[in-house]
Amino acid sequence: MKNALITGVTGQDGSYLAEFLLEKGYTVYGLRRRTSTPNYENVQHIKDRIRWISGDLTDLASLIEAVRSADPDEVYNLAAQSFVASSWPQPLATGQMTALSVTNMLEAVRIAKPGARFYQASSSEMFGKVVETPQKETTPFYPRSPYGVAKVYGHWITVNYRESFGMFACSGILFNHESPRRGLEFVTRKVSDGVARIKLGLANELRMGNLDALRDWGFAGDYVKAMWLMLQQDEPDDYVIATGEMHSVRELLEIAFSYVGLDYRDYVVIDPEFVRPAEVDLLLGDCSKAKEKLGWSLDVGFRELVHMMVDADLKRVKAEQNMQYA
Ligand code: NDP
Ligand code: GDR
Repeated sequence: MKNALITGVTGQDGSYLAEFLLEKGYTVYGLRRRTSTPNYENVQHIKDRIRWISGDLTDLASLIEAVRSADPDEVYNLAAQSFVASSWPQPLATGQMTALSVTNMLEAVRIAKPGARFYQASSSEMFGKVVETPQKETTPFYPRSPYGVAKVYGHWITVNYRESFGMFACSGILFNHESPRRGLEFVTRKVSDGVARIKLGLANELRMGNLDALRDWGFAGDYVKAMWLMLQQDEPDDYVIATGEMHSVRELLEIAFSYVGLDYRDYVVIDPEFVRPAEVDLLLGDCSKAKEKLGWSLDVGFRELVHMMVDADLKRVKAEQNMQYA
């Protein structure tokens, strides 16, 4: 049986990946940082099956110790400051957690378990400004945020450790992927939560930024399978993972509001607070390489994903309401 170490296991992707690997019979070790309030919402149902290791991305000693004690066959480096909008007010923290920390993890693996296979969570945000559409592994990077810049560093340092030290290191260039476990500030979840609150009479507006942005949105549960597949190949490589379909934020709003019988135009207010200093106008991925070499495919389409998220938030908000009045 294999051991896997996941950083960022309390996040959206980490929780789906942990479930997936447990299902496959892996012993799953999860790195968790110290927080003042416990943060197990996404992994509550599998919390007792994960072997927890305390550590922080920015603390190399803790990462070396984590790799030593997990003795992993596979390391999935998912932890990061992952919210693009926060990377402008916190550019240095983002640089530490999203860029330099990748070197910390690679060093920890190189020192403590050089034979372990390594997955780096790279991002379509690295493509940024449109240079080529659709975007694939060979498309040049032009990041548009401190987050995107940090991810470019993380990507290249992963490639560099593969080429310098012969490590089995892969970089997955994943386009946006969402789920009911998405953080509340990301646009899909902000919309599904907003729709639920408006439908249940707890809010009467939803304040949004740029409705014209176009994204290639998939389901997180489908995307973690691609991470695993990358580490099962004979050779390490980099892969784009995407749906190959693009939708606007406006379309997202239309689908989510109309699902509960509402018109988004009656509730959405444009608020400059949510407009970014520099925007990525369009992301559309070409994942032919992953389809062909990994045999990867997706199960959940965009409309189904939005409906799944609205259903989950309606259920959650209702349950919160009931608890309040109980
Ligand atoms: P989340 O924001 O949901 O999760 C981030 C995780 O990183 C959390 O578990 C968080 O812990 C952990 N973390 C943050 N800082 C530290 C630190 N200093 N030390 C230890 N752990 C830390 O992200 P996602 O699950 O959505 O994304 C996973 C990865 O994939 C990220 O690297 C993201 O940038 C990247 N990515 C995501 C895409 C997406 O669409 N979701 C697309 C492409 C790339 P805590 O719970 O304590 O905050
Ligand atoms: P993104 O995701 O920046 O693509 O990064 P996010 O959901 O935050 O934004 C998507 C697009 O929606 C527009 N938008 C808004 N976004 C938010 N959050 N809130 C709003 O009110 C709003 N109004 C419009 C944004 O301007 C943007 O164009 C995600 C993260 O998961 C990264 O970690 C990951 O690397 C990339 O996806 C791929």
